[in-house]
Amino acid sequence: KFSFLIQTRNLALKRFPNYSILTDKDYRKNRCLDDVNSLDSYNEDWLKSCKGNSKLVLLPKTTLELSEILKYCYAKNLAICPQGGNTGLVGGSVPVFDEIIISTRLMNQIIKLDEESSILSCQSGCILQNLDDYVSQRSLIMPLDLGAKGSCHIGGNVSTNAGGLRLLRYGSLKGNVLGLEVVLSNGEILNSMNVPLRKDNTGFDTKQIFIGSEGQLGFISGVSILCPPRPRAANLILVACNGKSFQNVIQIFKTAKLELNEILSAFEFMDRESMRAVKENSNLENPFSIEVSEKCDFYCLVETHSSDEESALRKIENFYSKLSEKDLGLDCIVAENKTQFSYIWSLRERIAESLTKDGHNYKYDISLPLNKMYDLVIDIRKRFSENDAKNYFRRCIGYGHLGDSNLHLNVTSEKYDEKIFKLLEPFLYEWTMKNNGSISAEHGLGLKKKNYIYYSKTKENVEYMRKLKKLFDPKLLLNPYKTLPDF
Ligand code: FAD
Ligand code: S2G
Ligand code: ZN
Repeated sequence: KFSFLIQTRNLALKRFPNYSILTDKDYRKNRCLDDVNSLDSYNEDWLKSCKGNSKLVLLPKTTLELSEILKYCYAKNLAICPQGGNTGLVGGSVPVFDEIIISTRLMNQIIKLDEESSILSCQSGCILQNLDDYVSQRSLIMPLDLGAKGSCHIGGNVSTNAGGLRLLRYGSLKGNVLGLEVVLSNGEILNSMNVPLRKDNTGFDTKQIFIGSEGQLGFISGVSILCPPRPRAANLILVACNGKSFQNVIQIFKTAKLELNEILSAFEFMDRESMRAVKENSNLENPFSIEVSEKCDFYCLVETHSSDEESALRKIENFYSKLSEKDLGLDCIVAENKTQFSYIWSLRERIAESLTKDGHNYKYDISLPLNKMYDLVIDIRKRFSENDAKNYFRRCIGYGHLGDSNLHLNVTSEKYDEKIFKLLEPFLYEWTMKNNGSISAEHGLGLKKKNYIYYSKTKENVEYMRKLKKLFDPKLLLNPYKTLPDF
């Protein structure tokens, strides 16, 4: 296996004499991992639900190194698994068998920030949080934010077309990504990053095909992304919703859109069970009084980004008085400082992590029409009690990005339980299809959801996806066994 590395290195030396070539020992230590313990964290996904058996992790630092590696793998028919921060939730980021893992961990350099156009160009292994810190010094903000920001890589975000907490305000990566550098399975480099412009309508927009392609069509080595101006005033309101019906939550969202309008930057909801999960598993106290929390079935997090604190606070006051007029809110907390701001966000952002402490997570990331969003949670709970399942599941919770009509339904049990799985699938997917939803709103399909694609995509669409896969990856070496259904 090392001959390959030495060959790559020698090849690199010959082809690119100014390479900073490590000695074999260094090379081995820094750029390829093959001892079992360091491989474990690369072979297992964040949820500890999928584990591959790769014997080799490669850590290229540059596009050229990555291209050499892919060229070699192509010539030798070696399958590879592209890996960013390994925070994916559908089993796409770890090998199924012993595919070679190629990690972007060392491809973490910022290339340029054009302050005129606010376009950031960077390598694909930059961690999202680091990029946000970097652009914030220039009064800019990354157009996406997710609970995994401390570990996920921008290349992984683009490969999964990650949505997250700010999509409502800043839109999807399909609009914010202005250029990509992609290394194809044969090592060819496809670059649309050279002159990142807001507008460039010359021919087909090839970069779009890679956004959300989950490592199936090419290996993203560089990203150019538009960074909006950082708001001078960010405010966060936690609303304890009145009443039992989810319709009230939707009414609160409609009121927020009306009253906060252009300053609304995020609208998330979490149910009572989600609040209980973060309390029990992560010790995050419900900030409302007992008598409010006892009556409250739903909470909304409403964030605003604006240029002027005073007018924002006026709008927020107006928003809350409208809620009281309509009797929609039991109580509300407006974060008064950074600590409260991040505490309230942590109630929402740490649900996923809290749920892992229950044991096994059955995770569903569903798009649904707003007025159907929570009916699925109610129906699943009903299905459990009709099948007398209440004593073998721990939690059935609903939360998510209400602003994007994206529900995260999670069921947990101490251990994986076939009975629970059979109550959930395919019922949940059929329910979603019947109600015109998507079975994967933002997390992608990976290994876990690939065979459910027909609940949301027609046969013809999937056939053309296969044609694209054959065009870009004719030997089917990129991230095999995932995203597209088995034949
Ligand atoms: P990885 O997990 O390493 O990989 C993800 C997929 O992309 C894999 O198929 C992998 O093969 C491929 N890939 C990775 N890098 C490249 C590359 N450079 N080129 C080609 N293919 C590549 N997701 C959301 O959309 N919204 C959320 O709000 C959200 N919240 C989360 C909260 C928590 C606590 C956690 C753990 C996850 C959350 N996620 C969310 C899921 C996950 O963080 C995202 O999918 C993220 O974009 C994955 O980035 P990553 O760098 O970790 O990619
Ligand atoms: C989020 C994380 C995954 C989940 O927190 O928005 O995308 O379903 C989710 O817990
Ligand atoms: Zn999410």
